[in-house]
Amino acid sequence: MWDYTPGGRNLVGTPSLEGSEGPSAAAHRIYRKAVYREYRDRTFTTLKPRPPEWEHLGILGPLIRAEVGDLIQVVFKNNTKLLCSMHPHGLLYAKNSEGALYNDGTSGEDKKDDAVPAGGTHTYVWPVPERAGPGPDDPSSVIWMYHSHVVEQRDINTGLVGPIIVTRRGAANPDGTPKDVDREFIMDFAIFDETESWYFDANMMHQRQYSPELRASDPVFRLRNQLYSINGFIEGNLPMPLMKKGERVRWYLLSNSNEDDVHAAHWHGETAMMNRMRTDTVSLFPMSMAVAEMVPDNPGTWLFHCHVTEHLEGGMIGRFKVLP
Ligand SMILES: [Cu+2]
Repeated sequence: MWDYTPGGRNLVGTPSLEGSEGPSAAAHRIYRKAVYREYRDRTFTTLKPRPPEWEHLGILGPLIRAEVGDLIQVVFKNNTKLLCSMHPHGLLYAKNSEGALYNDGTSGEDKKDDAVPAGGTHTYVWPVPERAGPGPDDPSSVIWMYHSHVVEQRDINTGLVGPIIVTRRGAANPDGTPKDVDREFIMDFAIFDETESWYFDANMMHQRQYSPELRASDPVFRLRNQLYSINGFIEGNLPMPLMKKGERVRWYLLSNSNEDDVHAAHWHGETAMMNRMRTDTVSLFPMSMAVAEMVPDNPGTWLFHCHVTEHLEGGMIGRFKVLP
């Protein structure tokens, strides 16, 4: 059960948020979802705790890191009752590790990655050649996504999405972090359309909302079940990214794949560099992956939000904190 509002509603305190007034103001927004989680080993008995610096990843799956030249292997076990897979962007994959179901002329062993059945296991093998790493004008690391790709839009709206960071050859510390940054943050401007989730019916039953008049085709009803989140958090519930003045901060910005997933990621208080240009707002189209670099010079608690009006009103807003 995923709570989009673990700390409560409208923690940011902006005046006009939908849900900040009226009878539902106190209600948490909770839905059953499926998420990728990391275990200690392939026995899948003990979950690996998420380090504190990555708490802000929220609903996103475990961070996969590599340096150019590495080989990534993921042992994936499907603990859901759905068919699901892992499909990576950017990395190299053969037909037995693409994780997408379609008529691609393959059969047998090359099909087993497409849709892993409930309780099944598959090992995905993803080499990381030069073309999966930073280009000449990129910073020392780039961001990719992975997600389930059985029924792509349903799988992502159900919650099956996660990040990959690839660092240039020789540019990573032993723990995989890029040598030339002090802090990294990953922010997925993620609209979850719960009417497109595999668990939509179960969620409606749970919320006692299901009746013949309330259908996914009803635009008002549908809008009420679209969660305008950052990493699965709305209305200021995003764990606050923390940094110090003068640090080299790398922001990896992502967005999900719904039709209205066009975002304007905006920082208050600071500016950033992207594509060798200065900005304080980064445009994101569906399934965008962008990297922006910031050296904060202005201590304070600052808004970080989507500047698309409907998204802002829908709760796509968080804060970050710059210490002196
Ligand atoms: Cu937006």
